[in-house]
Amino acid sequence: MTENHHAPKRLIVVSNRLPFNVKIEDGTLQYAGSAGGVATGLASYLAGLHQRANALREYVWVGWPGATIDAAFEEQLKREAREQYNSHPVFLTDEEMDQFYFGFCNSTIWPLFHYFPSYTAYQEKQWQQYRHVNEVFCKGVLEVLRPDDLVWVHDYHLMLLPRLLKQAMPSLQVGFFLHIPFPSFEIFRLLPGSWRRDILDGLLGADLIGFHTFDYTQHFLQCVLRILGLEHNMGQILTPDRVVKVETFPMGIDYEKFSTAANSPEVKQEAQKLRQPLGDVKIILSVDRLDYTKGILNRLAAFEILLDTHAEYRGKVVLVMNVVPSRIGVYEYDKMKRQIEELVGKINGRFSSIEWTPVIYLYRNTPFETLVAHYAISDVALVTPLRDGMNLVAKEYVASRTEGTGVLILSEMAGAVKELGEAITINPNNREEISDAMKQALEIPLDEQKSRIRTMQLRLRRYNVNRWAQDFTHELMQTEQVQNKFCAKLMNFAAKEELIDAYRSRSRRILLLDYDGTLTPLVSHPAAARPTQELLQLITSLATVPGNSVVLISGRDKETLQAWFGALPVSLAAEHGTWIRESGEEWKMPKQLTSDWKAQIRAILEIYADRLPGAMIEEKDFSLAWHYRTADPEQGLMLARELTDHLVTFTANIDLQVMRGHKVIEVRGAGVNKGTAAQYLLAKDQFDFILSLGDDWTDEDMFGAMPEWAYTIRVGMAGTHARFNLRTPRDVLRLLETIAKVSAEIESPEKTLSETR
Ligand code: GDG
Repeated sequence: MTENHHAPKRLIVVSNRLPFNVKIEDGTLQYAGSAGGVATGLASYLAGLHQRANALREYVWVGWPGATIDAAFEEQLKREAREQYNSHPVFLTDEEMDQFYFGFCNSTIWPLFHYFPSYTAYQEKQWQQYRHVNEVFCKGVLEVLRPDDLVWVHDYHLMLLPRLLKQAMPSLQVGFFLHIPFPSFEIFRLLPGSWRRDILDGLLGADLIGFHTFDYTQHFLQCVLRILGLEHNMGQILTPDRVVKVETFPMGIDYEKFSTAANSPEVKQEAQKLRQPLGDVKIILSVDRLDYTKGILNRLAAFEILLDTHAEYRGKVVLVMNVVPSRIGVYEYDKMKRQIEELVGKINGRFSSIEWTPVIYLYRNTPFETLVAHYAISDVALVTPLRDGMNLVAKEYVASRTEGTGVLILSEMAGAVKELGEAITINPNNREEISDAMKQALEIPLDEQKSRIRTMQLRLRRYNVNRWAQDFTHELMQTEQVQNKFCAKLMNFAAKEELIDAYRSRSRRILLLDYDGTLTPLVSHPAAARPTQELLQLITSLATVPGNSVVLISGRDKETLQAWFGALPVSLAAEHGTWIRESGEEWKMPKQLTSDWKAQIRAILEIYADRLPGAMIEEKDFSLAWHYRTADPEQGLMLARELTDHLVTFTANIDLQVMRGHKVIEVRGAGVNKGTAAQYLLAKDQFDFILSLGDDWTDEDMFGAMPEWAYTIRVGMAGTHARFNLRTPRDVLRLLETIAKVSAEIESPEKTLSETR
């Protein structure tokens, strides 16, 4: 299906920073453009939005305007931001900004997600402020939001926002993109338990979550599995109420902007101006924000090694190092700035001559044209981050090389390396290797330079920033259809009314209810799922209505069912129907089964239980179950697959069935299941109303055995043979409570319907 099938929507972009900076000077608001890869890239996509044949036409950008704004100016800023920048400012106090931005964002998340655990601070106060500021952003978004808008949240500052937005407006479509790496589980788990759960849960409020590389996507899925216990299927996570898609979208650049600029007379002139005073030297360039993740010190050290070990390059090569001021006042950054300056001083002191300075160090913000001129005059770009989500500088250099020459040296720790295989890749911790790479780069013949650069250019031109943003927003709009597919069977108000009407007008009613996952949420230890007093009362009240039969139909053993529900006037089916106890009668077996196979199967299950800490074997009269709910989720999943395979092969010629449920594998006699049990009980009377509720695939046997007109309902958003889905056990209880109230009304008809619902 193409985008044109969608009605035009408005895109709400949310990021920490707005695309402009504002300050109050001489009593007036002054605006300036804001640099930064995220803002620049998105701005160029948004600027072209209205021209494209796209389902998205308009946008509003929500974010912080770059300064604390005096209350007296707020209204004016709101108006001007709307009129001039399509933007809506979120106001934060100095204290909030300090604890949120410098605190949690840049002293906790930034270092940790870039694999600098020793730089990471863990301060409760900052975490609380992070939560608070995410709420402030939520309010800001709600101020401009219309119900059919599409929201796209950006980056690590706002990881709790998707959930907050979803809570405020459940039907809203929300996307999230992370611009920095998502670390592996071993790093992510260093966050305190409630923080890491809240962050994952916050992100899962989105319908689509995007990362730059496949690795980050896998890391995220792994953390969701290990920390929240949610599995995924090809990147689709089935949460209790929704499907969340997780995908890789490598961010591109505005390719044309750089290639056009590089060819423009202004930039060419600027390039000449920069190049001339340097004389006949080769230029190696680096451009980055001052940040410990960028590997600036290693790069300098490597350059020193080059000059040390290859005297022939002295006087022949210059390192032009652009460093953009960033996070001034933060201890690590100030310290690093001093170290860089010392090392630059040392190298220049050791090697300079009257006519040659080896390192030209520029600590400032460079205007765009000058930046492109730098790209254009440099023979080599040296990009050496220790970790980098993507790194756009590497891509911009390639795009600016319109003559096709130039060499890119790129760290294998940058996301960009996945797309730029023709670069010379280096390990940024290995200074000798960087130095060797510089030597290699300075000597690569022109035709090889061209063939490498051209290949990369073709790729970057195609997958540019517009493509990236279009792919993401397109995919986000598609998630509505995925949700709809899953929601098509979701029991709506009308279906519920119809069910209640049918219930009221019939007189021979049977309710077949699964227990775990249907009447009560799944818990990690089966014994902890004991029914509450309220639930027992609810079941009793349903079972004592004249004309009602209630059956609890479960995979549990008969001892447990007897202990929990034995005193209730209900029928019980245990071990998926192996045992049945009709109301007021004794337990019996509708079909004779044997258990002489158990010793052999148990031996197999034990091998697998020994291999997996946390796994346990449950023995029932005519079945054996291997549970792995409390085991390591990934290892558990792997061994469960292996075990299923083993068992299926082993039982091929035996009258046994192997069944996989929620974190359990069960083996039992063939020919008995919840379907046969349900049929047995249905045959007891001429029922004219059937309600059948279950949550996993063992309940599908039951749904399959029902007449078409029965009300079959599967709990959870999975594909099913049942006629309807309900999201959670809580929804089931609500339905059963409504039925109980209607029953009371049937028994004492003077009550009106409206009072009972
Ligand atoms: C984050 C992630 C990811 C730099 N100096 C000047 C200047 N810039 C522009 C560059 C480039 C951008 O800033 C820097 O982008 P990077 O990607 O290199 O790095 P971060 O700022 O750390 O960005 C990163 C990115 O988000 C996007 O997802 O790639 O991994 O850390 O566009 O050109 N621009 C101007 N003057 C400068 O002095 N005009």
